[in-house]
Amino acid sequence: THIPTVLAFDLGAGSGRAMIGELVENPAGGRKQLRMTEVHRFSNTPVRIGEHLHWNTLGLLQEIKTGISKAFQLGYKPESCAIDTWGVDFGLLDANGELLGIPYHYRDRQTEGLVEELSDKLGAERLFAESGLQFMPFNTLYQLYAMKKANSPKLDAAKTLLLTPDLLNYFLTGRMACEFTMATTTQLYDPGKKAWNRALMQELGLPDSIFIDPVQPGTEIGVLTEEISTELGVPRLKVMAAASHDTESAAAAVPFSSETFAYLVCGTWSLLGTPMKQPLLHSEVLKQDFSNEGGAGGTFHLLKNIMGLWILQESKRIWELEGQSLTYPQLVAEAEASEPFRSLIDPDDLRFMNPDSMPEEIVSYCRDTGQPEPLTIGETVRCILESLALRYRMVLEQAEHLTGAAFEGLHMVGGGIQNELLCRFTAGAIGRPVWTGPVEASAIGNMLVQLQAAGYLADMQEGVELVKASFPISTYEPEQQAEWQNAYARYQQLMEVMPC
Ligand code: ADP
Ligand code: LRH
Repeated sequence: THIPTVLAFDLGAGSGRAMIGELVENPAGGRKQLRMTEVHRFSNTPVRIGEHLHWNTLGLLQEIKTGISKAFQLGYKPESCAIDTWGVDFGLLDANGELLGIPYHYRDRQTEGLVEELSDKLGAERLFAESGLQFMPFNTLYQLYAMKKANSPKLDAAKTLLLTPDLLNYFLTGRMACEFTMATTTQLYDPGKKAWNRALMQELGLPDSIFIDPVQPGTEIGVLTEEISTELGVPRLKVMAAASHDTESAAAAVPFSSETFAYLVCGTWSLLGTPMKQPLLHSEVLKQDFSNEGGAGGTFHLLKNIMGLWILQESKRIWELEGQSLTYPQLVAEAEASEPFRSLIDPDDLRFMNPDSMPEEIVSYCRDTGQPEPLTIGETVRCILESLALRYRMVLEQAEHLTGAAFEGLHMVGGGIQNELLCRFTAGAIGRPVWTGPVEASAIGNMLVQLQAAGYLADMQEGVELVKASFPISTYEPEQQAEWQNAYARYQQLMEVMPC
């Protein structure tokens, strides 16, 4: 029998994977299941050149090609493939369609100070009303403005801007397209007008002709170029647009069961959000610094970027450089054995965006706020995880305030849910259940869009039912409520002393 099969590439800031998804009969009868098989996994390591931090874009393309080869070598016959990646970053193409320079990494420091500069110049209210986006220093708007201020010749030579998934799709197919969910991460797309904000671009002296009109997730971009299909010895595979922003792919795979729900996409970043029919653009949303990002199936998502497990990832890297190589389960065990609630940080303090040494930055934050300094790896990890959980509570309550919704609990998806201590802490901090799963939500959401486009799913809701029938969900009930309440009061005080 015919097994509908698709190939998903999910590229996160830390690693990328190629996953095969097959729509198979449920041996127990009933609804079909999605069977997922990892065919390739690779690390995604930024490259520093001089003052700048870049993505290894060509290396990533190479890994995607390897993923395609491996899928076919293993005997799979995917009908299509699609790519999702982190938001905001882009490549510029010249008039011959060639890549200009090496795409910058969103943690490059070129945009420091530009949020304030552009808010002063244009007015924060206007910027928010026209973009609906949280003012994150790495948004495409600030990156392009930094290039403009640096008189970058690349900007003058650019004919087309392609956001990362669109750029990789172009390399695979030779076709240029702009996918909608990625467009909404730029701060240059007006969700109210459903169009690029060309007036703003012109006002800032940014070339508005380099932006292509967006297409919706599920659009066919093209097929593998003849060169690539010959190089890899594979058929000319169809390349689709997923909900190409990884956060939105993940959001599409949240196994919700009540109409109103909140989710946390927990990876390098933590994105806490809730789906909506329309963007929410009133001034409270600006004040609370939330984003409206476009999602799959015509949705918008009210969400906030929280610094996330990046803080742990970076600390781990530094400890490794210092000769202390611990795995994540070992780090978590050290944290569990350490004193609770010893010191807290505000994960969203911008000092944690890209410090030279994350553990030292945590120590200096604790010193600046009159708290005991974490002295061991365990104490540092505990501080990070408890602080993240408390931050999640604050942001969850802000989301309730903005939407008027009451959330029964929180759905967590993504690689971070393998950190069971963080899930337990989160349930404790929010005082409500946490439901976790699936881990590979972005890859799954990517597959659902492909399966729907091919006609195997009626709509995205049917995709959610497929997720529920295919992947287990774990529940964490809140514990130690008195301790968490106390800790939250301390966290709130900290936010008053050091507002973010
Ligand atoms: P992204 O796609 O944003 O790069 P992932 O969804 O892959 O991120 O999640 C990566 C994070 O998951 C890591 O930063 C790490 O904190 C966490 N993680 C990965 N594996 C484990 C594990 N075995 N135990 C605990 N945490 C883990
Ligand atoms: C998470 C993410 C997030 C963006 C950030 C740049 O991977 O896509 O939604 O804001 O990367």
